[in-house]
Amino acid sequence: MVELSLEKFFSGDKVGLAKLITLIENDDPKADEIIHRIYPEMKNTCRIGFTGPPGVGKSTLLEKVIMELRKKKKTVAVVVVDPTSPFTGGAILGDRIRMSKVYLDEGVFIRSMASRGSLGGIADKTKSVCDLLDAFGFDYIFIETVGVGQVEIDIMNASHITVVILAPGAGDGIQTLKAGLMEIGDIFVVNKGDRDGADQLVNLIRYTIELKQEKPQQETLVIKTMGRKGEGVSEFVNGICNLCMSLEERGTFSTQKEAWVRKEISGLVEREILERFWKNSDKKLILKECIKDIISGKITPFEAKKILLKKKR
Ligand SMILES: Nc1nc2c(ncn2[C@@H]2O[C@H](COP(=O)(O)OP(=O)(O)OP(=O)(O)O)[C@@H](O)[C@H]2O)c(=O)[nH]1
Ligand SMILES: [Mg+2]
Repeated sequence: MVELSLEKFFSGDKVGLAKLITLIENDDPKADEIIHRIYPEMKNTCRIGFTGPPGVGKSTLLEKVIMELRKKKKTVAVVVVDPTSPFTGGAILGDRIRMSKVYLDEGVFIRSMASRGSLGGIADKTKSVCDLLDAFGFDYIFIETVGVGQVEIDIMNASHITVVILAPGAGDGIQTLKAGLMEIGDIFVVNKGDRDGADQLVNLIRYTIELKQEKPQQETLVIKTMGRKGEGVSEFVNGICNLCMSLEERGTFSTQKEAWVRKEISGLVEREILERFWKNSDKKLILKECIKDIISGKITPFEAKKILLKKKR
């Protein structure tokens, strides 16, 4: 089954791609082998993260961005990750409807990843799915995610470019600026430009960037858009493409890949060591004893650590 899907994948069949993604998503034991097989095919394709509060128009804008890139004959893949709302089981259908104009396009691939309540490893899985999309050969890979939690920040850390999307109204802008999105944004978009307060929000963002930027290496783009009408979208797409190009020219993609690979290896090693450590049933017993002793005041957690890490003779 995996062999057949890989065969399809390498022949450019999106059904094969979709099947492999499902295996990765479900923690299939063959996941390692899949990554092993596709790894040499990766081309370091530009990964662009879209993040921002719920309902600001990320999907609407993304659809317009895809349409613009398709005009330039570029192929596009989108991963929609929804870690914050395990209750929106309808995510997949929702995105199909929201991006309906591009859903059936041959050069477009859209995939939703709903976490269904389990947040563990969603950022790692998103990265592996992006690796698959990269190896498949898309020209651009987009990742849409809602909110500003640690999971989203982890997901955004696996993108080359992070686009923060805000909209005027309901105090969203100010809240988000406070919540740490300011630090991760490479491009800022104020969508719903038809609404009152859009220009003020643009100014507020520009002002905040100026205050925070110690050494302005390059000007951070702040763009006003109207997702529904498509206004501002071509400026936005040019901004994305230009930033992709300049990052590539400056060698940022390679340095970033090095950092990602280092982080990935450390993560894998740490997980394996932890698993091996706790698999040893002795350790669990010792832990239980230690907890009792700590609670009764016999030892401290530091002493417990020493006891747990002591090698058996
Ligand atoms: N007024 C106005 N509404 C817009 C604009 N762009 C998008 N919307 C509307 O905003 C609503 C939310 O749009 P989505 O694209 O689903 O927003 P999202 O950020 O992807 O939402 P989640 O994925 O649920 O977080 C929809 O009803 C859109 O039609 C715009 O420029 N102006
Ligand atoms: Mg959306």
